[in-house]
Amino acid sequence: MKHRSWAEPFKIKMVELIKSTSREDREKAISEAGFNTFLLRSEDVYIDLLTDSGTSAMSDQQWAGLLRGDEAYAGSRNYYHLEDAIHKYYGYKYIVPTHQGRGAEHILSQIMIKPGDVVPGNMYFTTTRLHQEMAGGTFADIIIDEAHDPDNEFEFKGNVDLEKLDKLVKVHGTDKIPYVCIATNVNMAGGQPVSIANLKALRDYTNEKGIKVIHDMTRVAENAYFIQQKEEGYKDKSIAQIVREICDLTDGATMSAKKDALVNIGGFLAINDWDIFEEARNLVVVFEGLHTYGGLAGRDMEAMAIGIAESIDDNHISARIGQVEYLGEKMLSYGIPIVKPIGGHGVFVNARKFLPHLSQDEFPAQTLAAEIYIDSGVRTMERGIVSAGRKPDGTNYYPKLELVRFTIPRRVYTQAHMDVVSESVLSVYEKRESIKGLKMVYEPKYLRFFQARFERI
Ligand code: PM9
Repeated sequence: MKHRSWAEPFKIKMVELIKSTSREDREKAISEAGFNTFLLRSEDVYIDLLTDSGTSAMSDQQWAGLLRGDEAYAGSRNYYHLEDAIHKYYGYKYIVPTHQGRGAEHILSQIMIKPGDVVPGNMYFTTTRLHQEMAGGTFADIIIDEAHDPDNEFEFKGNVDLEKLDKLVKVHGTDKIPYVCIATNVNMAGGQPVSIANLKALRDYTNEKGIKVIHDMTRVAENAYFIQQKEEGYKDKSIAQIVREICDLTDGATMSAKKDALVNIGGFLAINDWDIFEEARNLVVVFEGLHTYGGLAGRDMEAMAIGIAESIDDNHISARIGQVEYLGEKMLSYGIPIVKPIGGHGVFVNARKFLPHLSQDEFPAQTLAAEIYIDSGVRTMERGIVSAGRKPDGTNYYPKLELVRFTIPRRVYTQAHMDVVSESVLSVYEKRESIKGLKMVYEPKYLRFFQARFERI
C-alpha cells in the first residue's frame, strides 16, 4: 500500500454540542444581524469558521495550567513561565504581556511611530494599520505583486519586494521609517508564507540602512511549516528550529497568542532593544495593566506558556495545516475558486470569481459569507472591501482581493465537518447566478467589518 493517511495527534476528552438550525431560522438570524456574520449569535451557528482567533481547543495540560494560576497582582510565577517560554522558543530578550495582539500593536505604535512616518509592511492587517494611523503614520504595502493575485501559485506570496522598500527609503529617507512590519503567514493574502531567504535579504538591507524589523508573529509556526515543506535546505529542520531562525532575523515582535499559541485570550510585545522595552513597560501600565500581567490573569499566562510549546510541535502543525489543505483540496475538486496555494490558517474563497456579476460596491464577499451561513449555518467572514475600510482621506480602499475566509480553529473540528462545509459551498456555487448583492446601511468609524450592517439590494 503506497498511500498512508495521517491523523490528528490527540484524542478527544470532552465535547461541546452544537446546534443545527433550519434555513428559515438562519434567514431570520442573518437578517437580524444586518448580513454581518460578526453580528450573529454563536448559538445560531453550526460550524464556526469566522476566525481562528481565540477559538482553538486547549489541551488537558493547558487546562491544568489554569488551575496553577498565581493571581498575585505583581510578579506572578506564571509571568516568569511565559517569559521563559518566549526566551526559549522565540529568543526575544524583553517581553511585555498584553491582553491580545492589538494591545501590543497599540503600545508599539505609540512608542515607535511619529506623525508623518511611513510604516512599510507585507500587506496590511486591519488592527495593525489602524494603530499605525492613529499614531500619525501611514502604512505602505511592500509585499510582492504575486500576493494580490489569488491565482498565482508562487510558494512564498508573503515575501517582501525589496525594490518597493528601497523606493520608499529613497523617497522618504530612513528617518521617516521607524521600522518595517513583517507578518509571517500573511493573513490578508490568504495565509501565505514568507521565505527565510527573503527574510535574510530584508535583514541585510535593513541592517545596512539602520532600520528595525518588527515581526507580527501571530502565525509564525504555520509559516515555519511551509518553509520546512517548500524551502530548499529546510526539510530536515524542526518547526522549533525554523521558528527560532525567523525570530532571530527580526528585532522584536507583536503577538496575538489567540492564534498559533493556542489560547483563548492573550498576547505580548517582545523586543530586543532595552530603551523601547523600558518605554513599553511604562506605557503598558496606562493601557493594559502592570508589566507582569498586561491585562491577563495569571492563569491566562500559564496557558499561553504551555500553548507556545505545543504550537511548535511538528506533529501538531502538520495535522493543523493538513486539515486546512483537506478543506482546500475538496473545494478545488468541486471547481470552487480559492486563493492558491492553500494557506496556513484557512481557505480563502475568491468572491470576485464566485459572484462575477456583482461589482465590488455590492460587497461580493460579504454577500457570499451571508449566503453560506443561510445555506448551512457555517459561519465565515469577509476579507475584501469591507475589511479594507477607508483611507485617512475618507475614500474607500478597493483591495484586489475580495475573499471569504474559512478560518479553521485549531484542534476543534473533524474532517467530517470539513466535508459538510465544502458541500455547502458547492450548493451555493450551483445557484450563484441568482445571488443578489448588498448595500451598507450602517458604517462604524473604526474597523467597520466588525459592526457594519447591510441590507439586500
Ligand atoms: N486577527 C483574525 O480573525 C482577529 C481579529 S480580525 C477578525 O484574523 C494579525 C496578523 C492578526 C490579528 C488578529 C492581529 C490582532 C494582529 N495581527 O485580535 O488583537 O491576524 O489578538 O490580534 C484576527 P488580536
